[in-house]
Amino acid sequence: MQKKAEKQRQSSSPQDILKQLYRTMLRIRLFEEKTAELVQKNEILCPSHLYIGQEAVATGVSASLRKDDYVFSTHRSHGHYIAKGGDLNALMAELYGKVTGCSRGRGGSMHLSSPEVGFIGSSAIVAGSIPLAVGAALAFSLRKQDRVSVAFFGDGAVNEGTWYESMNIAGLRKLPVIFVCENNLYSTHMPVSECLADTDIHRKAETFGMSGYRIDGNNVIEVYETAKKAIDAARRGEGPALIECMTYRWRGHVGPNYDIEKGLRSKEELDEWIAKCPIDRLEKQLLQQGLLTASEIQRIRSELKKAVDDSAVYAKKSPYPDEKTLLDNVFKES
Ligand SMILES: Cc1ncc(C[n+]2csc(CCOP(=O)(O)OP(=O)(O)O)c2C)c(N)n1
Ligand SMILES: [Mg+2]
Repeated sequence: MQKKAEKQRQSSSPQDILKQLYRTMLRIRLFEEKTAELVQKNEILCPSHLYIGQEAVATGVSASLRKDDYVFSTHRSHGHYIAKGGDLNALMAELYGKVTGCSRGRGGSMHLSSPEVGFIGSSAIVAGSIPLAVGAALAFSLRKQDRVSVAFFGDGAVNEGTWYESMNIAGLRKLPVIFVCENNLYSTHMPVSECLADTDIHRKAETFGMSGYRIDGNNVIEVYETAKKAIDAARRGEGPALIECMTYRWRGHVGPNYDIEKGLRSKEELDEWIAKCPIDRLEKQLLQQGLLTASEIQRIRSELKKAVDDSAVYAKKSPYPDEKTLLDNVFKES
């Protein structure tokens, strides 16, 4: 039955969207693998929270967004930035702390920004960017614009007071904001069941008068179709939605290691989720349906790998910000 539904979903998705989803997930994966390698080599020194394993969420949601829609993100934000169309060179340069970085080398991995593509910003304060997404949606609504704002956040944000306040005002004012929870089962090293009285996060939507969905966050087609439905409805003025995407981060909370050695999660659990790799899953479908051949996949991989490798060369060659500008943009001049 499930297989039949999956087939129907596939046939309803235009081929070019499927290929685009594949390319975006792979671009994120290759960028993150390169980042892991560069952190291991002490080339990148800023703390980096890797997105490997969760690529389908950022990709599936952003595929229905327009450039003038806004995305707000978290400490684990590389994937959201890339999926919204952010420049790879500027991202890598930011991780290197270079002046050519998307935040001019002052933000690092957890404070990315690329307003020209609608990626307004990420924040390291858990749940900190959620009210900003709601504020943007309020502005869209007051100006009668058909734009949508998205707040990405982890399961750990759902025990923060600001999450409830944000959900309430969004529900009350029927704002065009989509709340996307990436439930990867852990908040740093704490299982979600030790943080939340009720771990069915999607059900909390009902309290705030909005639709709530729990979906397979490793199935990019399901993410795309659910997000599209919610985004289209928000754009028509029908109010916000909460989408809980069940997923898993392969690496540890921060950095390239796997956190298995710390005894906080098991190798079996990690292996189970690696077997549910969102990219392998779509790749198999594309091959089976004859939408891509093995050699086309190889070509896409090499092309994306080159772009990622080039971004590291660009970042390394770029200068650091001038010391004299250290206090620029820190205080507002009166
Ligand atoms: C308000 C606040 N409390 C605590 C922290 C420390 N902290 C950083 S990330 C994190 C866990 C976040 O977990 P989750 O939201 O599930 O995102 P994930 O890391 O799993 O992607 C915590 C507690 C913080 N940055 N901000
Ligand atoms: Mg989490």
